[in-house]
Amino acid sequence: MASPADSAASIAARDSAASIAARDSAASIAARDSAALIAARDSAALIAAREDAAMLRAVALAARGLGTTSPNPVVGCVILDESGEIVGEGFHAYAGGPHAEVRALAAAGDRAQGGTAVVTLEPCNHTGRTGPCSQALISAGVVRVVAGVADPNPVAKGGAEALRSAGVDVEMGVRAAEVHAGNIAWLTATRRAAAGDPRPFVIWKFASTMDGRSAALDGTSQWITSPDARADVQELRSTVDAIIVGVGTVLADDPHLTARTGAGALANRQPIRVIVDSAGRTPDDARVRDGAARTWVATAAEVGSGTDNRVDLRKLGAGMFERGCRRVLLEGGPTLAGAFLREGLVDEVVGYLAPKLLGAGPAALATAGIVTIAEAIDLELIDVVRVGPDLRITALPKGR
Ligand code: AOF
Ligand code: ZN
Repeated sequence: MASPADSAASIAARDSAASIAARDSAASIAARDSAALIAARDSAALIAAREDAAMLRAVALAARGLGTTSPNPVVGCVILDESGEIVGEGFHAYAGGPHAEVRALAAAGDRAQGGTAVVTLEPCNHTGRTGPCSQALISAGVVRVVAGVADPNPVAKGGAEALRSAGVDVEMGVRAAEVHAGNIAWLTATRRAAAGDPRPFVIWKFASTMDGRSAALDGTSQWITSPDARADVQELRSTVDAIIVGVGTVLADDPHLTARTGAGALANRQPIRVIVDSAGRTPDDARVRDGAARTWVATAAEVGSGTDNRVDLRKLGAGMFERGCRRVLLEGGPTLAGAFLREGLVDEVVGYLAPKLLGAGPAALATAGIVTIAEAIDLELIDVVRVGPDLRITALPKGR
């Protein structure tokens, strides 16, 4: 007969076997759950990574439209199927043409059903020159939309809300910094216009020696920078809606102000040539008056002026905006650049620096109304590239 002590021991042994079994089965359930959780987490991470990569791809697609979409934005779109595979791509190529989403949906066909649209700009919600992209996405059966930035255009915005109301999952702000940088001119100009200050994004471009001079003492200024740098400027011209110069530059250099291809032929699409000419001194036979591109000789009489009888540059900006310009290039000369900077009308600076010294001669920039170092216009460098033997420096005014 078992002693009470034995029986207590055997009960303890039995209980501990049961508790081990219970513990093992809890552990196995936990292990199974955690495997499922890990799998779910991994697949969510995979989808997030694919959406992120798709947004960078959409930014690259959008850039293909730079220079041909104004007054519309550059927009890129990638459609992913349920597993995150790319099934369609599109970008906006020209104003009046199909929006990026519509082109990407057309490429995806039925495979958009149940998928995700990754698009740089919030889909539009209006019927303008084309129908609302929000509706096109809903009709195609897209269940999720990932967008880079909200649409600041009061006429078109509201797409995210419309999509959400239709049950579509919407995430905004993915890769917002990259998306914003790729569409900075249109976004800046459109936001300003919505706030009652319509004017294009102005890029001031200059070329100078390392000591900041854009001409020698005798006035000779050609060939400061290399052929590579000049070709680079031609490429920049082909991405803007207007080239602005002061009449002084026209009188001194008689430039043509056209965009040319590498082979030297006129580019298909030409920016508008804008001559800031307060008193109307542009000669009838100036090269900018030929038929190679549209030209606007903006006089004080037409645009309006302050007490100094000079063209009011803010009104000039409004006039360019009205003509469809969103991204423009201010090319010279030093006096006009100083006036634009003094009034805070420059949004980006691109300087081509040649490894040359002159020691005398006019500076790339005349007075911008600054007299003491504390008033210097602070810039943030965003890009520094060697172009042939020269340097191209791109910077944005700080605090804007
Ligand atoms: C575009 N392309 O891919 C997207 C845009 O003139 P509409 O009717 O073509 O409409 C232009 C507006 O639509 C534009 O200002 C922007 O707010 C919105 N979205 N626009 O040109 C596109 N997605
Ligand atoms: Zn649209």
